[in-house]
Amino acid sequence: MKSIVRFLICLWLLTIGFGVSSAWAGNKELFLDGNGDYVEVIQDIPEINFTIELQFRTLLPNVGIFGVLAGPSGQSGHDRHIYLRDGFLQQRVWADETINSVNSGYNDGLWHHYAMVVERGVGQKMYVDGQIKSSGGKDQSDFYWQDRFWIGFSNDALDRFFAGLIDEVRIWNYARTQAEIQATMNTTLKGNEPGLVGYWNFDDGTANDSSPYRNHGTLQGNAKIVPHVTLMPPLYQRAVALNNSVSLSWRTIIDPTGQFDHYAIYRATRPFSSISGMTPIGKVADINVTNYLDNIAINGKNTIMP
Ligand SMILES: [Ca+2]
Ligand SMILES: [Ca+2]
Ligand SMILES: [Ca+2]
Repeated sequence: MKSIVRFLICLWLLTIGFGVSSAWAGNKELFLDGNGDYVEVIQDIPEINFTIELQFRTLLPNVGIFGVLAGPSGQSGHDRHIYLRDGFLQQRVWADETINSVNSGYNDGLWHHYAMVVERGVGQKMYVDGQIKSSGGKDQSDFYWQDRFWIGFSNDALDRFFAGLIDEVRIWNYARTQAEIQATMNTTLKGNEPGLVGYWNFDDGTANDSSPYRNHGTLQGNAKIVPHVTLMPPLYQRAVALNNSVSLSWRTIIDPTGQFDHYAIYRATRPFSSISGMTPIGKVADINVTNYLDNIAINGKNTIMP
């Protein structure tokens, strides 16, 4: 009998999308891996007239993005949900109306700006990338005993924890207009704008609140804050060759003038926290390329077939 060497060919998809937002120097963003990560903010936010804004970027179609809670994980109630369902965006105001974006595909790995607006006598509205996508008649939340909110989590989502990047989270104590939303959706804020009651931009490497209210968030799980110019950490490390796990990592290479040069890609046969001394297995030269496909990774062990 012949021995047959079997290899499992592993494919990875690394996504490195960039949007028009987040272009300012020193920008940092919140990275959540979809497994128990979120930012908790202990704050009582408005029920009646308010706006919740944030930016997100994900590849997954059914993740939670935002929710207000009473008690950890919403054990005493939850509301004001923002999440993806089959690539559509949905928001819910209790009790009890859910509205749904007219388009899907918001898990495209690009940055999207989101605004939930609730206004007494008017109802609720959903703006995506500055355009109104849905509205409903529910004009206030009845969930007044809320004591916290979680960034990167929604009880309403099929996958409650977010996987990807979130930035520029803002809570306002009034219903912002479309013109106001558009005017600031691609910029940072000062933090002292009238009506702003919470602002988390992660640019100082923390989840601190830059508004005068100083309701600092705490990173939970292994949530981390990453510089803007990086590869999006790989979300699909499903590659397993027989009994061996395979991981990818990367590094942003900066040229002598301080500009982006390329991304270097590294591969290892076990999870690794450092790329020190390793040789890259590939590179991405274009900062705007959205995918890196490793289709020559061969990492198997020999198996004797009968
Ligand atoms: Ca995690
Ligand atoms: Ca409240
Ligand atoms: Ca930021």
